[in-house]
Amino acid sequence: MERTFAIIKPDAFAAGSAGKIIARIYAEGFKIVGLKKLYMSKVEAEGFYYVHKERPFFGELTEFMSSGPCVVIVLEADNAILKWRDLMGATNPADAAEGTLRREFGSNIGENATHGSDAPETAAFEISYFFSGLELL
Ligand code: FUP
Repeated sequence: MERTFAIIKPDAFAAGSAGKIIARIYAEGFKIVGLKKLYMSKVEAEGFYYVHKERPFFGELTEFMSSGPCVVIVLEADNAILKWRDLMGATNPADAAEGTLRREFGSNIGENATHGSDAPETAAFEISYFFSGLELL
């Protein structure tokens, strides 16, 4: 069993799509180990995405992630990291395969509905950024 970290981003939350996305999470066989709604500040978003701080889209990305509430989730499954990234689809919804979350709920490369960790080390950092051990029992 592996854990990964997911976000239902502000665009999808504002559109009322959180319930549908959570239903897909269960339908695909993930266990939800932790889940909460929060409204990130700009500074919190910058800390979360610090690996992208030199990228040209960093300002836009952190503005967007702090533009409204989101849902942060810890998922568990066999190969959870890859399995969740497959379910999300490509970063740009226009390139994402039919049936993926970003294709169905995303609007553009920035407002792309969901986030998922890309490796075990990033999953560990991202989970601990938002959840304490007590919240993951
Ligand atoms: P992903 O792992 O698919 O979430 O994609 P990246 O780690 O490459 O990018 C992280 C986030 O930055 C994306 F979800 C959306 C945003 N982004 C942009 O806004 N513009 C870009 O050109 C690339 C990424």
